[in-house]
Amino acid sequence: MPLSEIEISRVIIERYTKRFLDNLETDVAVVGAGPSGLTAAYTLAEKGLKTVVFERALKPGGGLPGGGMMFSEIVVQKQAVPVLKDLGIRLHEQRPGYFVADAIETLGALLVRATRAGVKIFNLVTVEDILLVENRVSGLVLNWSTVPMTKLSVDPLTMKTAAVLDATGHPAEIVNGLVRKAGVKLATPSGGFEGEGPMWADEAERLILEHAVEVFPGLWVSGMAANAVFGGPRMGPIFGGMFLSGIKAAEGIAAALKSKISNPKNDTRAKTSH
Ligand code: 48F
Repeated sequence: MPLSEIEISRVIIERYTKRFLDNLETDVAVVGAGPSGLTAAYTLAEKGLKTVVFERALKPGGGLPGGGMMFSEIVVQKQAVPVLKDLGIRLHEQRPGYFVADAIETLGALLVRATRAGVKIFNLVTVEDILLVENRVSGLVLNWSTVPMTKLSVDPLTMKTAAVLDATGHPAEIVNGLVRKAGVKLATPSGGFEGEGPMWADEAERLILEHAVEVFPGLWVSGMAANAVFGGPRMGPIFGGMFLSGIKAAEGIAAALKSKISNPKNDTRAKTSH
């Protein structure tokens, strides 16, 4: 039977539309497929929570494949070594305490782990706003990434979720938007958005774990977004804190949503939603 161009189109549209419909209501929505968002996503899915990732770019990975100044290697400290080993990533202790991994291998391993755990990553989708109902973040407002680029006024669509993780990196776009639009108080010492500080790798890696928490009802932060919200420093191409803060945020979300995990119906959702 010759291949039909129309059948190729039909199966893509059918499959994608089904996946989109299946993910319009989830337990957790992660914004950003960088290292912290992907780590959080597979951790959540493996705990039995239905998890979706929205990523603005064509290719997932955020700052990970760029390594440091486009040298595509990343450094992790000892504390994060078990996470990378668990992902099957090869590490080289280049100097005592400085473990180096191939940034591309790391990204590949994260993507395989997340997608196989049942996470659906919607690339080319930008989160342009949040759904705020009765003082709780309850969903996300989505548009194709191409729409803002063309400056066409095309209205977005909305999805519903029990928890949102802002893993958008340095700009912390979701928390920033919430503060700008709704003027809410955050769980920071001042109640405001503190903004990222200058480089200090050691301190940044320590603080990022403290900062990977729920900053507003229904809204958690991880990765560089966590340090941006709380005023922590940046750290450059050392990535241990990205993975570890993703896991910490996922554990916080899982604890908050534990009623959904213990519900036997939900236990299989991450696997069947694919
Ligand atoms: O920036 P990014 O890699 O965030 P991260 O996980 O990791 C930071 C490191 O890469 C590096 C660093 C390490 O020391 O400092 O910078 O904290 O990934 C963030 C992802 O979020 C996407 C963006 O395209 C990127 O892939 N993103 C940002 N805003 C939105 C978004 C949005 N509004 N909607 C959808 N995706």
